Amino acid sequence: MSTQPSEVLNSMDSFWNDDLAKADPEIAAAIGKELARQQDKIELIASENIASKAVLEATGSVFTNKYAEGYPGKRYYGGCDYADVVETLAIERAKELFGCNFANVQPNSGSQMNQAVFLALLQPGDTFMGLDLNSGGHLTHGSPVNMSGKWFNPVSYGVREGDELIDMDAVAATAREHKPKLIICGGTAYSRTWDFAAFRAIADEVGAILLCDMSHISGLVAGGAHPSPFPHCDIVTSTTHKSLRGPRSGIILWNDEKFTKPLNMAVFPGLQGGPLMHVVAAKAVAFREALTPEFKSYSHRVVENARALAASLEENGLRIVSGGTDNHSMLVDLTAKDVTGKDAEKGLDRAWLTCNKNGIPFDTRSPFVTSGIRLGTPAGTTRGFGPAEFRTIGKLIAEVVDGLAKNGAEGDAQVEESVRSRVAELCSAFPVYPNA
Ligand code: DSN
Repeated sequence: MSTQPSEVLNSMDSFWNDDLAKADPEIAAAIGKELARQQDKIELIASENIASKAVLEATGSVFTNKYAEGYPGKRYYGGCDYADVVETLAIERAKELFGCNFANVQPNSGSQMNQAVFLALLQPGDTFMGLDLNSGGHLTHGSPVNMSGKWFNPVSYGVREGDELIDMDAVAATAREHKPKLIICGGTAYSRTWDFAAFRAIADEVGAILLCDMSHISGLVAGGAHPSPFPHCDIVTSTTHKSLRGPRSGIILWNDEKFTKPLNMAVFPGLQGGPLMHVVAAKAVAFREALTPEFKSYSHRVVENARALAASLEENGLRIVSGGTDNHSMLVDLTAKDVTGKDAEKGLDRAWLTCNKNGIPFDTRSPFVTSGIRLGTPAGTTRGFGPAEFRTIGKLIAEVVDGLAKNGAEGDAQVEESVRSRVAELCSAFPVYPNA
């Protein structure tokens, strides 16, 4: 037998041979239908995107088979040579992309990356501050049903009733009153620019560590379309699959070496075992993509498109929370139309426009019903839509909502059919995977 290494496969294309279709036709069929759904409908969920085929290929790679507990150069398993290559590349690229000194690329998800920060820096019962869920904050920033709210002591800040912007004076007053150990900025449904310097000043005044969860805007930060949380924030977390357009996962970034040991120890062995090395490889691919001039241009187009969509919705009679957007997303207030977010989500889905119902600030309806919808432009921008397409989409959304306002939850079937056909035209002109 030869003792030479096997010939290296240069591409996974030669590796697959319809194996899934033969081995498991049911799952293969569902995946095929999901691809068709993504192609045929317009994705407006602000936290979703369309990862490149290179990212998908890395995610589906043979690194699925590999255990690599530990960190590059210090593993608990043999055979980690190439795992070290991909993780080191992912770390170096993340640092270059966001201009910081340290990165942990192992968190499996957004909630785990934030849990790791809590585990590293807080004790159970410690007080921290985050944006209220009702003002666009995230579950892991202190919701009573999440570990952050059950095991720690959250105090929240919110948006002002008048202009629906974060009230920095109130943030400062709350911080002075409660002396949190940690302050979190960043959210899931806040469409305005974050003033990281103002958060830094407040954190310094009360002696708090400042964490930014930039999950929603990290692609914009990478491309220079939103100010960076560095150097103001001590620690920055981000999912990698939203505006950053990578695989589903999380990362933690920081500058001061004093956080290195606690954060790395919190991710492994504190919370996780073997990292998902196939996903780490895919993160490295996404970071390389995000370092290109094309991605920079993409991130600016995402914002330009969001402004076009918001303007079109307003021109067509829908109110945008806070009067507009500075980023990739917006909340649409349906109160004046007496349409619930739940009915709008369903009606728009019937018309092949995918979004999610979302509470608006000071919403009187439950989170299962809501008075609003959240819309975002990262996925549509990836498939090539520009301001003209997003203006059309705003008009189509308003038509469906007006049908719901007129007829109740069942909407206007004729309008929805007409919108579906215009969505189909847009989608066939802008394929999600042009060469698929
Ligand atoms: N579920 C994500 C979002 O949609 O914003 C946050 O975790």
